Amino acid sequence: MDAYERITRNVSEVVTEEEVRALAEDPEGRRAYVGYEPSGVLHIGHMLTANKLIDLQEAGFEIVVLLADVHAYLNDKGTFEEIRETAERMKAQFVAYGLEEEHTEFVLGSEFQLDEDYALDLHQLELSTTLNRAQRAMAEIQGGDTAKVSHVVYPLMQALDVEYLDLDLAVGGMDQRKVHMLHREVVPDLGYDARPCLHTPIIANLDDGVGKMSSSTGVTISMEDSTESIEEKVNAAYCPPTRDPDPDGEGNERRNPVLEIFQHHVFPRFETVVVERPEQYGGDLEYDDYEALAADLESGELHPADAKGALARYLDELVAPGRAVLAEYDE
Ligand code: IYR
Repeated sequence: MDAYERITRNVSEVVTEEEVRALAEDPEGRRAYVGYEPSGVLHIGHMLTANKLIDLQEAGFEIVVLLADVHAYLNDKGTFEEIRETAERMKAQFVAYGLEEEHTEFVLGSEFQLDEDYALDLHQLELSTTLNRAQRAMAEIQGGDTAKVSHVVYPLMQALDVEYLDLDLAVGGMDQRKVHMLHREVVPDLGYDARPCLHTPIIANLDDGVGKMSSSTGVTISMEDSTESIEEKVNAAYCPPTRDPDPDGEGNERRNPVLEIFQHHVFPRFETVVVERPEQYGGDLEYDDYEALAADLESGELHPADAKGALARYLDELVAPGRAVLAEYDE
């Protein structure tokens, strides 16, 4: 796999291809980041962008993880003290998950976002951005029903972070794309270069294959799940025996979350995937790539129940180190 392929595999959007190709020609020492609002424990949504960071690390990038404490505060996620404590725990979980500490810088937003230069740049953006534009950028991120002034400051700060952290590439889920587009539009007015972005897909809900899997709605998997609860959730997951549950184009919005998790969480982290099966049902199956597994599910060679058993095992392996870290905090 060449560098560009590794950098862009499994992403939903590359902005722009030309800019990312230029980075892929010489990735050594380039800086890429994801920002996370510290809140709760690491769940499968965090793990998905972290997988992309691990790809980038393997391609030679230095990684910056922004623990966006000020952003979490602006989005009403708790007191500063609570948010910082959560940030500490998240950092330990990310390291346990596989971000190599020697190549990963963990930064709290408050370390630079309260500086005078940053504040003055922010005010300049406040002056040149309409409320409408900022609110549109926040539509998929904002918590709570009522928009607050904090919600329009938030995306402008995110637009500035890329410059202040001296980054070459911004990474986020598709829910971040409008903020990244705002970044690309507004920072040139401050005399800064707009940076390229990668957007990862949002996995469908485990229980019904609809919409987005997050910690607040639907069933998710997190570092808090025991082996048994992972098995239970995965066994109850929606898993039609097909990649495309809407072959007739009748508008069925449900997708196959079991296959999506194999594609985005399991294959990127394990070279081969073994589905264990009793001899009487044909014995174990071994897959080197996602396509082969998806094709077998579709043809009926692989039964959804066997696929789920394997998925639960691999997810448990991915979650186990973070779970151990959390147990230490609770002691
Ligand atoms: N908006 C993100 C958090 C965040 C991301 C980046 I990239 C920043 O520079 C700042 C904050 C979220 O929704 O979690």
